[in-house]
Amino acid sequence: MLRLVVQSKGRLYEQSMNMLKEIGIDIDDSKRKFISCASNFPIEVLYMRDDDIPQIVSAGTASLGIVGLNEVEERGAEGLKVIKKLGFGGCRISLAVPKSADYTGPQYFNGKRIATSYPRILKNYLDRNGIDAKIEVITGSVEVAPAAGIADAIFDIVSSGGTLIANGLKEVEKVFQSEAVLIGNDTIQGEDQEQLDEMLFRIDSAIYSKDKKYLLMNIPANALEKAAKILPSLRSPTIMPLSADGWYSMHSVVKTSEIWEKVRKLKQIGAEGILILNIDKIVL
Ligand code: PRT
Ligand code: ZN
Repeated sequence: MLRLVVQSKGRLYEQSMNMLKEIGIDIDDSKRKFISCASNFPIEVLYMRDDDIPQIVSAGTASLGIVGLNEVEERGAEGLKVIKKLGFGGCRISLAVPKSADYTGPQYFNGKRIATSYPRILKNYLDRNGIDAKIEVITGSVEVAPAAGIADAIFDIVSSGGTLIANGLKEVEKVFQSEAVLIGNDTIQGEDQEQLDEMLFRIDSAIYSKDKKYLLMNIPANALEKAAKILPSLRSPTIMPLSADGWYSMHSVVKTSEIWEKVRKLKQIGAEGILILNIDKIVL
């Protein structure tokens, strides 16, 4: 049976469990101990600190894991594959300096002390850029290191940037882009591989559907051609005649970010009765 390790608490826990729910895997972790079992899919879920997840999967204690790409890159365990980017938990690891610093470029870091919880990713960056800096490894609250006099700069996770601003720092180099990923080891085969393929098929649908809406409207016959250009769909928009002469009903799937721009254009060419509907899943 497949065994998936997820973060036991923290930023990725909830979204990892939500993703399982989204793909129709029910896990009752209300009485959670160390392992929960899905009621409707052959998979067990194990809960660990995110720092340990790459190692647990690499050692074969679990065959799959959900963890930030940053942890995979930093821990770099053997035999690990990144199977799929999951589209949540997005962040970056950046270099930041006090906001008053006169930053001119990466060579600024020569001879400086940089505090981080990601020494391996930082060292790679410094080596690639021929920078000779001292890495101070700190496991928590890296952002206070410059004010505490422990370091001249930090290399830490940034999402909104609010933490940097609150600590009088500015982001100067975005070094590593991360998001939650599904990782696996090379022991998966046979029935487990079939179950994994089924999961991946469902994940693809869930990711694809997430930022899409269903748009339907009434269109006069003379505007159909223009409307079809505004609304490229999975194949082509669905068009059906209405009982009112010269009018058609047109349906299409549209990216959420493009909805309002398309609605404006469609109204301009005469569309009426426009409905925007949520989509549960699109099966690709
Ligand atoms: O207990 P455990 O070891 O499992 O958890 P943890 O405390 O090590 O990790 P956790 O739960 O904080 O984060 C888990 C993963 O979420 C990380 O490895 C990243 O892949 C991802 N992630 C996404 C983030 C953030 N966004 C994030 N903003 N991880 C941490 N942060 C922190 C960051 O360290 C900094 O303190 O949030 C702060 C910056 O946020 P902004 O929005 O102010 O820029
Ligand atoms: Zn951690």
